[in-house]
Amino acid sequence: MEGIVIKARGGAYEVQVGKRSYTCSLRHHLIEAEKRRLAETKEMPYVDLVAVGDRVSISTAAPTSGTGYIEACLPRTTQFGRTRMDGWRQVIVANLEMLLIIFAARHPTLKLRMLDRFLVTAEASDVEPVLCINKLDLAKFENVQRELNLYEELGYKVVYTSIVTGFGIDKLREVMQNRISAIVGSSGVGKSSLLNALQPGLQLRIGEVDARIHKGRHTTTEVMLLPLEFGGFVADTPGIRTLGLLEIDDEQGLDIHFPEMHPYIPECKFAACTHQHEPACAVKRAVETGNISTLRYESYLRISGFKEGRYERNPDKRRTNRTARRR
Ligand SMILES: Nc1nc2c(ncn2[C@@H]2O[C@H](COP(=O)(O)OP(=O)(O)O)[C@@H](O)[C@H]2O)c(=O)[nH]1
Ligand SMILES: [Mg+2]
Ligand SMILES: [Zn+2]
Repeated sequence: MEGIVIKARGGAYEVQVGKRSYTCSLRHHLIEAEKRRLAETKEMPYVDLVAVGDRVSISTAAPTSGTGYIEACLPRTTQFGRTRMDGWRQVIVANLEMLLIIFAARHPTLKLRMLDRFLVTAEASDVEPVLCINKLDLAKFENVQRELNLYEELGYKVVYTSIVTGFGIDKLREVMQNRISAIVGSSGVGKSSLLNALQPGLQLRIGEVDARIHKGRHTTTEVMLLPLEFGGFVADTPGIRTLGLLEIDDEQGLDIHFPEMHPYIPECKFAACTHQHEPACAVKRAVETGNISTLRYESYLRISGFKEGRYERNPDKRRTNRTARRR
């Protein structure tokens, strides 16, 4: 049988197969095979061999037993996670397809700088970001749309919603249907209300945990996938905001995660241009001529600063990575 891991804890995996779920453990041969692979490739190990979101094939002693073994783990399409300080790779959610970034049109105010950070995080993990602007009833549609115009022009999907009027809820359901998504957004933007509108009773620990227990800590609490009645899963990731931008690869560069910079990057004089202080920088020129938004460029600078001045590159590696890159 083939299923999807919706929960992982201390070597026990809950695997959803259709409407049923099975508590499974890993077959030892999987662990041995991974050890051999690591010895051959010299890659850094994974914290967990199987993660929430992984598609696995399982066997059960008896179909009615509710327990079984994970026999194989299918290749991942995406890995949303981070590299730990010790170099081990930690996958928070495997096969994540969408990062739903929620903001309120008002109360709290739209924070577009924070949006840029979430977008970079999604781009870096190859996960599609979708923006959801909630509380549309508190603002004028035209005004909100004008603010988001830049992002729509960049090709990002924007969904406008209101819990009060019910506007956009169907659209949001449509966007989430049959996909694995994760939700991010500050406290008070309406995450809980939206989920409850999508499917009554649907509750995430996100936000609540962020606000109180997790303040300033870097622990990632247990991730779970919640099955959606209309198809798909939403990841309940209480610690997701602490992930920040840890998963961005320095060698690949930050610029690659700003789609509007793509056409200009090859035009820069220096292959390893950081678009900050270098002469003959095509990106800076594009900012001056208005082809790249100043606000977005400022976000780029802020995010590179956020990476604690360690933002340097190896030009050789960069060239090879460039060609291997998707999109
Ligand atoms: N006017 C308005 N208020 C909303 C909307 N969605 C949520 N709220 C209110 O905003 C507050 C925060 O919502 P909540 O779902 O708890 O936000 P969370 O912290 O992101 O989970 C609550 O008082 C909600 O009733 C909306 O679309 N319009
Ligand atoms: Mg909430
Ligand atoms: Zn440049």
